[in-house]
Amino acid sequence: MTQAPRITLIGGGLVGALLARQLAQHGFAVEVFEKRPDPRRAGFLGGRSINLALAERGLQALRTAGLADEVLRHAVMMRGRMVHTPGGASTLQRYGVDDSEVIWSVSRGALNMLLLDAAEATGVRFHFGQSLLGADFDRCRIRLADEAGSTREHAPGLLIGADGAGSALRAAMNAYAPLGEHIEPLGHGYKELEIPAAEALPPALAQQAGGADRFALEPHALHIWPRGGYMCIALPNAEGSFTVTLFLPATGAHPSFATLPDAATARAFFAADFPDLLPLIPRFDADYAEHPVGTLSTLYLDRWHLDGRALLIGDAAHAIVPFHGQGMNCGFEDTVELTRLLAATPGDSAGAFAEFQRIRQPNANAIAAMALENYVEMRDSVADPHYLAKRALGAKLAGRIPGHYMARYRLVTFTHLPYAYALERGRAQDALLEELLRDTPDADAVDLDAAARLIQSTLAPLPDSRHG
Ligand code: FAD
Ligand code: E0Q
Repeated sequence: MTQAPRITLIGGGLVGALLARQLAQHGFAVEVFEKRPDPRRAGFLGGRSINLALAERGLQALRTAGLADEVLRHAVMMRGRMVHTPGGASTLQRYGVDDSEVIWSVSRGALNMLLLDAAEATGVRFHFGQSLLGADFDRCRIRLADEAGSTREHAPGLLIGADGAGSALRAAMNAYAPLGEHIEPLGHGYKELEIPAAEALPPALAQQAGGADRFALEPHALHIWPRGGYMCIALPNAEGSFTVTLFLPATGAHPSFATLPDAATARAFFAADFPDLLPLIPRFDADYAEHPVGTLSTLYLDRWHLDGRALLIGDAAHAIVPFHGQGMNCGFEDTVELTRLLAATPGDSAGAFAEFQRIRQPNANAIAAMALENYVEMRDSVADPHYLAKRALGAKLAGRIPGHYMARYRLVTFTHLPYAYALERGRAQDALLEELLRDTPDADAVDLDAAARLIQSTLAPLPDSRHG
């Protein structure tokens, strides 16, 4: 038997650390070079709490790595999205059929540190403060720089880039043999703000906003303030705070980040458009002034690998916009697939990399498209009557014919069926809902027996392994 090759990962972020853990569990010798200092020593992002939604695909990958229970101990359950209308009313739209279908708000920093600990405990060697500068693929060497700027060379063995949307390995591969890179900027940016735990707010305010325990708002929801061309969201943190994200056009007519250059203009905008949210953000001016505007793009590549020498994974291969909450989940799903393929044929990395791309690329493209669609849905449609009628009819059909109808959101969020299947199935189901609601705006007016017969005769049954 050939010895398992050495593997060098670039990037010890969420995907790099989870991949390193699994590869080491399969007997590979894994080294990781990470640009930033060790967050377990240096602290994460200056101590800011940024969170993400973890769903079934990501959870399944964590189960595979033996880490799901530990991650869930620090997570906050979210049952649905709480939609806050301009009038100040709020309604919960459940994500799933019941509490067996929920998602989880996790701290990015805490999750990253847990994954680093787990990978290290499995024998992975991390080198922090080491940033990839370039690669010489003919000589099989990479160049690294430490934080003081001194550079060195390293012989990587197999080289895998988990270095995120701005991947330096991707740039090096692309310079050696073009990858067919296409970056589609969204044109909208984002900024993070904080709602502190309720004890930091006037008591009357926290109660009136619907909070419980230490939370200023309902803890078990993803909060959304849709406003048409833009929106705010807030995800709960385990300590009782929420991280708010404002999504807004980067440039152009008001409101955009260009027309809100400072805290004073932004405060006036929030007072007019998010009057219920502004009082919950006591450090609004400092947050707005100090936190950068993030950019959002979708990344498409024709090729993810250079024969058997180098491969891109996670955001480095397929960065997407965040509006379905699936970027990390998709990257985590990648790690399971790649580990399986490399472990099956450790002597044939070219074959494993090609197969990885063949399986994952259509799914990455599908979630990229669905994430873009979900921005319009979130900022615009969640309060739209026709959208709500389709949602209501869909929910009835899911109850009546669960073997034939499952909302696309649920296929994406609560199953392991391929993203490409969810996209295709969602299109077919949506066409039928449109047909059923063509002559009535009201879901209650639709003949459910006839609707069920139409769907059962038009669509194949959902695959058996809906949850597996
Ligand atoms: P990253 O997390 O970016 O990690 C890359 C790592 O590589 C970093 O540690 C970086 O320091 C390191 N690195 C970079 N360059 C170099 C170099 N030259 N040398 C060495 N190391 C380097 N996903 C979800 O699933 N759910 C959500 O709710 C969600 N919300 C999001 C909200 C926002 C606003 C954004 C922007 C994204 C969101 N995502 C979400 C997506 C998620 O953040 C990414 O998909 C995920 O972080 C990708 O992980 P990664 O490890 O591939 O990349
Ligand atoms: C989720 C969970 C950043 C972000 C993360 C998310 C979601 C949204 C809107 C956003 C999608 C949804 N969603 O509620 O439909 O489900 O992760 Cl903006």
